[in-house]
Amino acid sequence: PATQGLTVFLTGLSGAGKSTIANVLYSKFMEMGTRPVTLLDGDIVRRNLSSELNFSKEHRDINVRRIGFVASEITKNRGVAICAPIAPYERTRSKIRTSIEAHGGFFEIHVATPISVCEKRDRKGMYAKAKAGLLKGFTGVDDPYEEPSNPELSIDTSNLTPDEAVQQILLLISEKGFV
Ligand code: GGZ
Repeated sequence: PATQGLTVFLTGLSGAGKSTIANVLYSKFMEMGTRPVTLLDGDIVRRNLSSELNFSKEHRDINVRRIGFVASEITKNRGVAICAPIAPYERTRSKIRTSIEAHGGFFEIHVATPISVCEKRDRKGMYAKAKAGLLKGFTGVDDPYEEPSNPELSIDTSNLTPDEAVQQILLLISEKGFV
């Protein structure tokens, strides 16, 4: 494992804290300087790699599979891929797991912050819009989120700092011999 690449795949609701954790984790791996690190955040991928896609089930699956493909290439080349999409469908996540585990480590991290907390944060006002019916098909409001059945780790950020969340992830990765 020490020489293999790995993917850290953060999945969870909008506002759960995926991007914050992903960014802190990215800095930590950069500081270590042992392998090239790539951050595939939901927003950035949507803007650059999936700009033609909407939020239907079909398009979410295409989006998440693209992220999985890029992550598998990075993993194959012994890098670190940090992904942070909602990725609401279990079957899609599971296929990505299979394709990445063929080349290196796969760490599925469920950022399991309760929706009540995500709604309260509502940094972009999207939950309010969704609840008012102004934004249709919003994950957790009127669109599904299938909870991971076997994640490597589940993190509720309600009572954790981003640094504490990242420490838990790094501990797990080091226990498995990847850092
Ligand atoms: C969920 C949506 C939606 C709908 C726009 N449902 O908090 P954000 O803004 O920055 O994170 C959300 C992001 C989700 O994109 P992903 O590519 O991660 O989703 S998926 O994995 O399902 O493909 C949110 C914004 O896009 N957003 N409309 N209807 N989130």
